[in-house]
This record gives sequence, structure tokens and C-alpha cells, in this order.
Amino acid sequence: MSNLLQNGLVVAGFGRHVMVETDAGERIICHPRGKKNTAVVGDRIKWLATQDEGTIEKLEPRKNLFYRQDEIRTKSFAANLDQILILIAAEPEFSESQLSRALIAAEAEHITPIIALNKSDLVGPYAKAWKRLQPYKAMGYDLVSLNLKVKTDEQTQLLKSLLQGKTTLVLGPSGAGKSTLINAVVPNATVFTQEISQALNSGKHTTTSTTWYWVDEAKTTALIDSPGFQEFGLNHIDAMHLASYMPDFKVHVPNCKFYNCTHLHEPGCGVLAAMKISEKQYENDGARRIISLERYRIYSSLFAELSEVRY
Ligand SMILES: Nc1nc2c(ncn2[C@@H]2O[C@H](COP(=O)(O)OP(=O)(O)OP(=O)(O)O)[C@@H](O)[C@H]2O)c(=O)[nH]1
Ligand SMILES: [Mg+2]
Ligand SMILES: [Zn+2]
Repeated sequence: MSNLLQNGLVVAGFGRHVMVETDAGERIICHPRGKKNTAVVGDRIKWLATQDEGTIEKLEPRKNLFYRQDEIRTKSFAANLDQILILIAAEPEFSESQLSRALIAAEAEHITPIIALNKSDLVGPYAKAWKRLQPYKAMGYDLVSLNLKVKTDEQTQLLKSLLQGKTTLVLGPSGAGKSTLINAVVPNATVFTQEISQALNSGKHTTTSTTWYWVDEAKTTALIDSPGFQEFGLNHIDAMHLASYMPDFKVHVPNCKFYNCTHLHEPGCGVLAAMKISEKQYENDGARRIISLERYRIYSSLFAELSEVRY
């Protein structure tokens, strides 16, 4: 037992405890000092060994922190991310509002999102879902198609090129295939998942804790599995900043007459003007400049939600 501070990386979090990977590659449970556990997956920390476990002594500064926030609490997903792979599927049918919220939260933290649509084998629902995602492609997001049930060289290559050398959080609703993706890319993922569910005494199929996986032995590429989310609160975001986190809105904002335009009712609003012009008229101008009705609905209801007076 040593009383020296050691470096560690948080690789899993459950409640107030975290699993820390040491420089030597060992994994130990660490407990927070004091009441609040502020360490999340992806955090670099300094820890101190106790009997067979450890205590968290210091958090290193973060590059970013991806989180959601509702009226009651703040829920952190992970820290120090390079990108977020938003995984949705043909089934269960995804919510465009939840997708937009995840994209806005990523933009607010300057983390690049990629949208992946899984289960292309479910032909009918897949075609419908793919169509719903076209506006997101048009506003500049990378959109990829997956069928994680099968393993093809082409798909392995695609995933490799998307993930290599980066730390990627895999995010999405329950049942989209996040854990399936991790298992397809990480050689011994199932083993580690079992270790963790043993430590937690659970053993359910659905993911209950956020977990870090190294993809390669050199430890240059990492994937983070996360539990499926239902609600994505954006209470930490200022309603007046929303449009700047929505690329389809952002391009029109410079045309607004008032600098503090809400894009809800103002005269001379660039966003509202863009809404009035039909897709046909925009054809020559590029699809990028279209705001879909659904996105405008999402914006206005989010705006109302975030501008409510909170006590
Ligand atoms: N048809 C089809 N099923 C798939 C595909 N990929 C994954 N699945 C299935 O979808 C189900 C859910 O997959 P998971 O990987 O557990 O989903 P998850 O996103 O980790 O779900 P949570 O842990 O609950 O958040 C499993 O039964 C998978 O076998 C696919 O490409 N096509
Ligand atoms: Mg899972
Ligand atoms: Zn405006």
C-alpha cells in the first residue's frame, strides 16, 4: 500500500463510486472524498490507495463535459470527448425531439456529433427513418447507415474510419444497438460488461452504467457505452442561444433585423422568412437553407420550455 498520489482514468461510474484504470492497466474501485462524487467516465484523476480500493483526491481539468439537466437534477454522461455517435434505429422509432436535444447539447459543448441509423435490415421502417433524417444531413451532420446484426468488411472499415484515434461516446435510446456496436468493435467487451454487472449485482441485458472501452491495445481509440435515455433536459441552455446551436437556423439568423430576435414573431426575422419560402424555390440555393416544419416546432417548444420562469 502506498500513500502516493497516482494517475487514473475513470472507466465506469455507478452511483457515487467509480472504476478507475491505473497507468499499469489495473482496475480498482474508487470512492469520492466528501459528499459529492464529481468524477465521471472519461475524467483523469489523482487517487490514493486504501486497503484494496482507493479514494479520489483530485480531478484534472476537463476539455468538455457532456450532460443533460432537467428541473430536478443534472446527469453527466462523460467528460473529455472527441465526438458523440448518436445511434438511433429503424426500430424502436426514434423521437426527433430527443435527437435534436442531443445535437443541441453536443453543439453547446463544442463536441462533434455523428448520426448513425442502425437496423437497415428492417427495410420498411428503415426507409421511413432514413427519410426523417434527411433534414439533418442537409444541415451538415454526418449521417451513416448501419446493420450491426451482421459483420461485413465494409461496415468494419466504415466504423474504423469514424472512430480511429478518438474518444467517442455512443448515445441513444434504449434498444438502438449501442452495446451491440461496442461488442462488434471491442474484442473483449462482453467480459468487461459481465465484470461490471457482477460488481453491481445486476446482470440485466440493458445497459445501466456508462462504461469506457479501449478499442485497441495501444489505447488510442476509445468507445463509451451509455444507458439509453428517455428524457433529455436542456435546462442548462439559454433559450436565446438555441438558434446558434441549430445549424439550419443559424444560417438565417444574420438576416434578422433585431439582434435579440427570438425568431417567434418579430418583423424582419430571417428565420421566419426562410420558413415561408417553399422547398422548390430553394432548390437552386441548396437544401442546406431549409428549415423543416418539425424542426421549427421543436425550436418553438424548446424556446418556451427554456424561458419559463423557474423558482
Ligand atoms: N434487426 C436488427 N437488430 C439489431 C441490430 N443491431 C442490434 N440489434 C438488436 O437490438 C437489440 C438491442 O440492442 P442493444 O445493443 O442491447 O441496445 P442498446 O442501445 O445497448 O440498449 P440499452 O442498453 O437498453 O440502452 C438487441 O436484441 C440486438 O440484437 C440490427 O442491425 N438489426
Ligand atoms: Mg446497452
Ligand atoms: Zn429572427
